[in-house]
Amino acid sequence: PQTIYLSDYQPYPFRIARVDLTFGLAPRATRVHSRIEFAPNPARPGRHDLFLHGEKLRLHSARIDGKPVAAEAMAITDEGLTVTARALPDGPFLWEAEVEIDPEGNTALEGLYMSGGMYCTQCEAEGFRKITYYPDRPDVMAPFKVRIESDLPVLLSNGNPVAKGAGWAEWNDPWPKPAYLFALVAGNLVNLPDSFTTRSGRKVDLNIWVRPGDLDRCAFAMDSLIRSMKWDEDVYGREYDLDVFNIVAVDDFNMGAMENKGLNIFNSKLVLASPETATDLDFERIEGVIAHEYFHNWTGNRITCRDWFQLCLKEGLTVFRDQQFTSDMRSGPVKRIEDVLTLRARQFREDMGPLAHPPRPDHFVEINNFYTATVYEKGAEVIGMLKRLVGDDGYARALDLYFERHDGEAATIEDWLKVFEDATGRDLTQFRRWYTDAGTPRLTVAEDWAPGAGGGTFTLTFTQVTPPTPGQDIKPPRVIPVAVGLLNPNGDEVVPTTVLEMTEATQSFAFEGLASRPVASILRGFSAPVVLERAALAAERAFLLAHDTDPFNRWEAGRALAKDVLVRMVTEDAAPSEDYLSALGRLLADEALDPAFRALCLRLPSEDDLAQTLAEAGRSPDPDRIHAAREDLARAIATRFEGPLAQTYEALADAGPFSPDAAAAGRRALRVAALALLNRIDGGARAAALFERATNMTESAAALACLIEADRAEPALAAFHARWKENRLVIDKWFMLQVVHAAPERAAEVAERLAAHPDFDWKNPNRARALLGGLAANHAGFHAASGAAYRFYADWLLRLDALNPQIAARLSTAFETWARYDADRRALVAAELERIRATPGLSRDLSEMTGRILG
Ligand code: HT7
Ligand code: ZN
Repeated sequence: PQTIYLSDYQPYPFRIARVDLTFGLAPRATRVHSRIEFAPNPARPGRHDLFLHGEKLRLHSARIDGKPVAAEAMAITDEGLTVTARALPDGPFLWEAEVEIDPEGNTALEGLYMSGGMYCTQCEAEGFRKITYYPDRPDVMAPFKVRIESDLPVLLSNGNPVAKGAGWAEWNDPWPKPAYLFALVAGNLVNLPDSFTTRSGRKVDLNIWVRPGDLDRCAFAMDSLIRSMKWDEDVYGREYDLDVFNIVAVDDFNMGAMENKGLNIFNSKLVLASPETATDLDFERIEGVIAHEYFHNWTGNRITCRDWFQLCLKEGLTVFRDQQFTSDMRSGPVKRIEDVLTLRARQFREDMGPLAHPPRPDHFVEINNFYTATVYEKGAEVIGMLKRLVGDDGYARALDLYFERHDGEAATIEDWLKVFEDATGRDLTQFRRWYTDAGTPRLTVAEDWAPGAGGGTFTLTFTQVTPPTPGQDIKPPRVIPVAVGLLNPNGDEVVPTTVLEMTEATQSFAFEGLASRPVASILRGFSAPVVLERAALAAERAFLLAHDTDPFNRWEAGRALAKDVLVRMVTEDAAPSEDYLSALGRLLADEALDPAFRALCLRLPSEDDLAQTLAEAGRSPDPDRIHAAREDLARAIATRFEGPLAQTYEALADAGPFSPDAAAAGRRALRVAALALLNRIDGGARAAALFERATNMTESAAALACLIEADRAEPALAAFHARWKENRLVIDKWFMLQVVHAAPERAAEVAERLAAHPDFDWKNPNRARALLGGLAANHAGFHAASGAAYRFYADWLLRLDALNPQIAARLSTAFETWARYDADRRALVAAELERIRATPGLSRDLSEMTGRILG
């Protein structure tokens, strides 16, 4: 397959003044008629062939200015259609084509496809070319008019409704957009209506469209949408710009959601929620993703990307904005901790392995493989650093300038950095490396204390090193904002948070005039996405856990302690340290602390995280030992603090009506964290009782997980299935929980049994992800020495690839860490990856991924 390079970018030779599409919907033979007004693009002078992308299309007719295009003037390949320049008029011309497509046969869920009897589209990144011939690239923007002909009752597309009658509807989107933002939905749907009046007084009709029967689970999503619209006005000054905003929930969907202009399409798991069916995490995700897709209206749609290499321009910024939103809606510190946990679990893991790439890559084979944690989450971190460096006012000025300067354009990372330079006067040449260089910098710190008559001097010396990543051996130093605060030995803050700007490979910062040697709180708020290596004593970490005024670093100190303990338990058979246990006990008893924060402190580092830590220290991680150590520590905590944990668990029993708000969710989080620990010593007794009584899914699912771990879940699993068998989203949880919490030695066998269950519909991405993603998340189970899980997983990747390459390729990242493990496991994984790679007819998606993972 062909590699595409950023350096090859050239503007498209034509512009498009407008697009008219007519769809005659039929499951196996949908007719798409297109009228496209082309004109030469002055940015590409000279005469050029007309190339239109097109895949899996049956062309019925093609005309230019009303005349059929001669067969000898046109060439069609698997990738598209070319009309020779000789057959094109000198100036503007009208292209008309009629093609036929097969939505029902479209199992890849890209382009126009069917899900449970409804028609639905997914065009990002390159799906529009499966709908009709078109320059399917984000820098070609045009207004679209769409007519849909079908007997289905609800017919939706982008923009504003124009007119409708029996069997047809017309839509007009006045805002020029790239084809990846095109959407069409047709089906037997019902809606939850509402409205929002923008700050300039425009009334916008809002609708959430779902299948009949799902309407009672849309209220939270609607509320989240209204809060997002208001927040974007208040915080970024961004108003909505159409008369309607529609959201549709779809059961078969490759990712989370899609920001199509005026017609967002969502995976139903990110819309539908009720206390009985959705966990608190589901509610939080729904709120965040509804906001994310809505925020794209400005950061992605009004200002889009020039090419797919610039993906983080819209995704990093929009993730950053949705993180700010959630932080404002809920608890800022808790949100920051959750975001860093995700970043480390997904992006650091990616950055340290064979799939490492910069937030702005410079080549790819299949763009779908670059919707990654690096593009999204690191892209957001980079913006957080930019804001820290230029300050809140500088950031606000830069964003205003960005919207003013680039509205209606397809922009680049260079454009983005330039608005910051122009708005703040800062030179961002060095900062740009965060976009172009892969890898996570490792920051080591040395401390020096020099007492003096007029006060002592405390010096921090930092050294940054970024390990090589595929294709990038040399890593020049980056600018790193390091937020630091200093505490007195009595816990008072003597130097409040100060952002040190590190620009050299090694650099010292001195704090003078201090009465006594302080304790440093470094990288407050996780001010940069780096690995901080600090040889702190356990006592110092315990001190920070007790006294740090920065909540992130307070949590971080506890986590570092837990990690040190676990690593020593794995490598030296050590017992859990007293420093850690007593610090944890104090925290558990501190009722003044936010329950959500205490819940996070009780969560032990994951097995994958420990494996990564051991690998970085040059040791080959043993998944069984890691699993055993983590279990031992959890049991030790439960034994030591049985009384306080039980008291916490009882005291937090849900009283009164359910609320999904952050405070109530935090109490439930702490309650189920206590339950999970107690489960190690009560044999599942509390979980069994809770399972019977639970009135919300957070507690139901937590109880079920505990029962599975206690190996007494059979009746509960049967009851759960019987109760929820009609609810696909809840049954996804039923699949997932059984695999994630299976005893490691049985995980592959459990997955195999579940794959044979009549409810295992592997064509549904959520179901496939529940089972396979669940198996990959069971660290010791996935890496069982027999290789059974590797084999099972590879078999399913191959089956899925034939149907839905995007899903298969994403799931293949379970193997990205294979080089960490011992020679036997490495050989087993390599054999599976080679087997996949050698399979004839493999998709471009999976073949690129296996090739990169193998290295
Ligand atoms: N911009 C979207 C990314 C996307 C996608 C969504 C659904 C299905 C396939 C997709 N390919 C790319 C979603 C977002 O980041 O907001
Ligand atoms: Zn997005």
